[in-house]
Amino acid sequence: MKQPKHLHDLLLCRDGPLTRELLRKPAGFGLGLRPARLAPDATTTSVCGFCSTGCGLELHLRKGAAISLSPASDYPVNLGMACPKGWEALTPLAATDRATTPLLRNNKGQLVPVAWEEALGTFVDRFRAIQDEHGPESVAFLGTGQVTTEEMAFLGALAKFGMGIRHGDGNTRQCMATSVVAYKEAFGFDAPPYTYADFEASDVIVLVGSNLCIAHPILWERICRNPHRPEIVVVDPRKTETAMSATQHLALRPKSDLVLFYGVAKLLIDRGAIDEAFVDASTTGFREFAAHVRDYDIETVSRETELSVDAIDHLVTTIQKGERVSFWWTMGVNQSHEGVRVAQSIINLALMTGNIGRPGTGANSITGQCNAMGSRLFSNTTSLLGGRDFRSRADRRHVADVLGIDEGRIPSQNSLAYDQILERVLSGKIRGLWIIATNTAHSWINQADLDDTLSRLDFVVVQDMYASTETTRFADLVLPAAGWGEKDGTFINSERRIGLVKKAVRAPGQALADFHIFRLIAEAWGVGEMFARWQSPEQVFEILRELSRGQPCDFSGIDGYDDLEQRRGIQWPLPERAGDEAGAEPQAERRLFEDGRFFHPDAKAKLIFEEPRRLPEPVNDRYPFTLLTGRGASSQWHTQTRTAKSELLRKLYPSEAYVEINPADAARLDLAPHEQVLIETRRGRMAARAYITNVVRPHQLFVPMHYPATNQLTFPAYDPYSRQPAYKACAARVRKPSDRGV
Ligand SMILES: Nc1nc2c(c(=O)[nH]1)N[C@H]1C(S)=C(S)[C@@H](COP(=O)(O)OP(=O)(O)OC[C@H]3O[C@@H](n4cnc5c(=O)[nH]c(N)nc54)[C@H](O)[C@@H]3O)O[C@H]1N2
Ligand SMILES: Nc1nc2c(c(=O)[nH]1)N[C@H]1C(S)=C(S)[C@@H](COP(=O)(O)OP(=O)(O)OC[C@H]3O[C@@H](n4cnc5c(=O)[nH]c(N)nc54)[C@H](O)[C@@H]3O)O[C@H]1N2
Ligand code: SF4
Ligand SMILES: [Mo]
Repeated sequence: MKQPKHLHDLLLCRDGPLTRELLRKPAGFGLGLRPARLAPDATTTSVCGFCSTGCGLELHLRKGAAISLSPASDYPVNLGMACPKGWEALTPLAATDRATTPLLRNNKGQLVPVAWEEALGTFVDRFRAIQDEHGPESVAFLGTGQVTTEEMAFLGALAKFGMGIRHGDGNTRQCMATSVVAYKEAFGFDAPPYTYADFEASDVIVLVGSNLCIAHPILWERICRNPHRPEIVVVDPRKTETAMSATQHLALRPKSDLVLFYGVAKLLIDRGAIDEAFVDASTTGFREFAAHVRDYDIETVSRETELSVDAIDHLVTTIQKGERVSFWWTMGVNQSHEGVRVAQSIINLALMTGNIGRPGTGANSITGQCNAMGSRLFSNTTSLLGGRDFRSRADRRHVADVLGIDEGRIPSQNSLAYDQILERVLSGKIRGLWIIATNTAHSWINQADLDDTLSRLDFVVVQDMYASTETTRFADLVLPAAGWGEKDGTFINSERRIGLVKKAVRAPGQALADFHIFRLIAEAWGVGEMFARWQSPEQVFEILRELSRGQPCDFSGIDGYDDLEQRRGIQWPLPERAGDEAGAEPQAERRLFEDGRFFHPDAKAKLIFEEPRRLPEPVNDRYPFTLLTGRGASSQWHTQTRTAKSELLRKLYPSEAYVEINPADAARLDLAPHEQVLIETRRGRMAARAYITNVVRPHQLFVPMHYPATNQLTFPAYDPYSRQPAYKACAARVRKPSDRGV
């Protein structure tokens, strides 16, 4: 048999062992459009591939390729709106640094183009050799919340059931792990309860560590549509764009949220603002919680949080008077050394005041990446496919049955978390790493060590749209991936809405959809048979639908991609309905817990609490500033591999790294506006322009996460339950480059 040398040959070589199966399926390798669905000059709706809001975008096709887009006016999420990233979503696809062929590092240390066949052969040979010598646990993967659910499930199943990999985690750990654990413990399942209509129905909206104006601009627009003149409370150390637009801003001392919410709980109890009927019928642990918060008197809380007694009192009164109070949180809560307990302290407030399961209420974690919710349920990392438990024999058996695989192939233990995987790399136990759609060498918290860590690996595969990311510097092999807009599948947004993502542009060169890369790897690894049913994204969606059956996230009632198309996305749960119900149209907007029943065996929610922990790296005389990090502008996305490719988006944020610093500190340090400064922590330093502003309080700094040097500064601390990194507070100092260190 002739060995295929190029993708073209690979495609034509119908007898090739890798391609025989793949060629049977109509979607091909991601070359060309889905012929049956899209007419050459059609307009079609696809869910945006940046944030978890999940806006519907109309892609306008000419001659079979999208030439422009506009926000979908009839999509229930964005109602005709989009933020700058959404408008510019097609631009990064055309960037010149796209990975267009596989690249293999040669013995001179250069990445050189190779054919897919060689890339796949090397992938298998190298990872196999490592596993043969050091055991199956010596290879791990790091995945993402930014590919389709079908792709995540494929990766998780292929790696764990097919390749014997035991440890795989993803960038969702950096982002949502805290909410996952908080919900699982409190509700019995990882289940954000809300629907976006709740933003418009509340009379009180409490946003904790959440800068919607920048990070979820269309959700902020939904708040602006609220006709009830809601009280908008922002709890954030910084006076963010969102805080400026709020009716109350509580600029608390960083990481004092737990004390604040325990204090609020105590005052609500003291003032009799408890929904006793709900607490009795639907919760456990209230009495213990009430005893726990007894010591959090308002003066102590005021001292610890640096908030005035009046401000705290006003918040309590607002919650007490509110008829429909919704609580929302994002990274200001999750990225903390005690994030799980903070999230649960918010959940406790919603539960004890009966603000859950009704319109305009809820304890609502807003997700981050376009498909963070998909990865939480189906990436096979922290939970077994469908939100199940690797440690449960019954769960393993069920999944094995649905997939038609041997139960013994499913690990009976959970994966190590991201930081633990890297620790094992450092100690030489993990020697091969496969990184998919995440830019670890920029976004991980501990860059000071990471260089050394990643350099120790025997073999690193990076699967990305671009060959130029910080992480590809460490790659031995780069697999070129198609991006959003170049492939089919589904995303699940923050309100649990499953929506369609569509291929409307041809991926450049030999780049392939991650889905097809996984299919090729399955074949090359010799486990193609195990994935015989995983032929196309839509077929995998059918498998996932089956896997969801009977779980809280049951969406067995969704009748395939066409159903998602027609109904403009569908929220889970939607179980298959029988009899009279089968034909009835499900409600378009659905929230969880309307019947007051939760997912624990006793159907009750748990109030969980604990003593606050010490800040991992408090300030001192040498490092007197608290350094905060987060999103900088609505036009910047994470490590900027995509957004920096758009000239328009680049115009919307400062071109150089900057640090927000309070005028009082700037005066003390004799800094002029935009002066170049050095920010230093015990781990590293970063050059930035001084942006002198009251957004941050004295002795605080804020640096956007979008610059590669930011995570040279951050301190590697983790929440002990979620192992989510605490990106948002460490000790730092500032100086002029000309000054000697303090
Ligand atoms: N434009 C844009 N939008 C995005 C993203 C992006 O990169 N760019 N990323 C997406 C992703 S993946 C995510 S996870 C979300 C993140 O969305 P957000 O969480 O809203 O964004 P951040 O800026 O990371 O953090 C929010 C706020 O937390 C505050 N904070 C810091 N410490 C504390 C604290 O101790 N207590 C409280 N209460 N607040 C604190 C910070 O001051 C900051 O204003 O955004 C999503 N949307
Ligand atoms: N200091 C600090 N650090 C932080 C944070 C913070 O607030 N402060 N926030 C954290 C959070 S919440 C998050 S979510 C992380 C995000 O961190 P990352 O996940 O590292 O950030 P991205 O830039 O989104 O990286 C996604 C990568 O996938 C590639 N890609 C995009 N689409 C595809 C695709 O379809 N297929 C493939 N194969 N590749 C694709 C992109 O080119 C890019 O290289 O950062 C974390 N880091
Ligand atoms: S708000 Fe999020 S989902 Fe909507 S257009 Fe902007 S980036 Fe895309
Ligand atoms: Mo995130």
